Amino acid sequence: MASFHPDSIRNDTNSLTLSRQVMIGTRDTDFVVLMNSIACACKLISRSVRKAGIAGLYGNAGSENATGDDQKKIDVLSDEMMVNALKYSHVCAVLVSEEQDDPIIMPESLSGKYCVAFDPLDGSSNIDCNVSTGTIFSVWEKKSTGPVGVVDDILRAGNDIVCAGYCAYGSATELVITYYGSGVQRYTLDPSLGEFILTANNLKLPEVSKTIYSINEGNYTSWDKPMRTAIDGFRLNEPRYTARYVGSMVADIHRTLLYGGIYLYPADEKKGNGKLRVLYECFPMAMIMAKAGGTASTGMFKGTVTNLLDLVPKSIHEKVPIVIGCHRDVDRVLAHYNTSA
Ligand code: P6P
Repeated sequence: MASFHPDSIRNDTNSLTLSRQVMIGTRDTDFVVLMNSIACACKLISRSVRKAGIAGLYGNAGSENATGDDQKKIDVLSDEMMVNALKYSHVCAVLVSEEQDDPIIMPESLSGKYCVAFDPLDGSSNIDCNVSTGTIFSVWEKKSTGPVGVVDDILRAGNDIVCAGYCAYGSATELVITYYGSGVQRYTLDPSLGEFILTANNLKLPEVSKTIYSINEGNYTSWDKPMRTAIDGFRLNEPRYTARYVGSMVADIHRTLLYGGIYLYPADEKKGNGKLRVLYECFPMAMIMAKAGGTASTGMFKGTVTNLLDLVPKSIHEKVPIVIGCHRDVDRVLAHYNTSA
């Protein structure tokens, strides 16, 4: 039959939506419900981010979160959107949010098989100046056998994650996820449709990563010597690397995933465990980067250099240093610790 679809709607006759792709990939309706709930919350957060100026959402809420960050008004709003979407999905047992001091244990009437840790709006300090932000999440399957979940259902190794993802609120709203046996999938929100449409399946780091390093060099003097030497190498040795640092983890990791290079938030004299949280910042990014052919390490942490996904956190807001990106650059940094050892 002659094709009569004008290009503008050709793709709409067979859209590769998030629900369709996740169903194809898992045949698990509970998981499809979970992903649709997270996607719905991300669309609500995206809309709030883009209307923040009009809706009076700039500025602080006047409170602090569990790790001492000033909560922005939009942090609190984004947290409510994520909590309610997941709570009333009826497929979650335990929720951990950067914005909540304690884990949220679902009542038996609402409890399901997933445990979700999330940062509802990472990088929110950048909202007032219109710099990219994002939502980050990791998902485990409940292990305990009781009628409701327990905190140990989410204090698990990164390797046990069944789904990791982030939603980037940049020039476009993009969802990047990996789940069960899937590769890394990239979706772009079509605001006219309200659907996330698949734009890349089985995303991999470039064959030859761009020479980009991403770190807050304002902390240079408080890093240990091997870290200072490693970063000097990127800046001073040939080939000279380009420095790129947005100061919003989702933006810096998204660029590293697509262009290659390395992102680091190491420990320093003032922040012995680094700044970024294990469950809902480092683990999901490490899982995505590993599935895309990269790697993530703690760097030298508590006397050893550890693959980040091997960690088992002891508390829900635990922090860890992170060295993440292409093998070429991560290995180059870690070699300085082997030498120093
Ligand atoms: P610094 C944002 O507050 C955040 O948690 C990450 O998104 C970001 O990568 C990091 O902190 C930036 O921290 O100390 O460089 O401002």
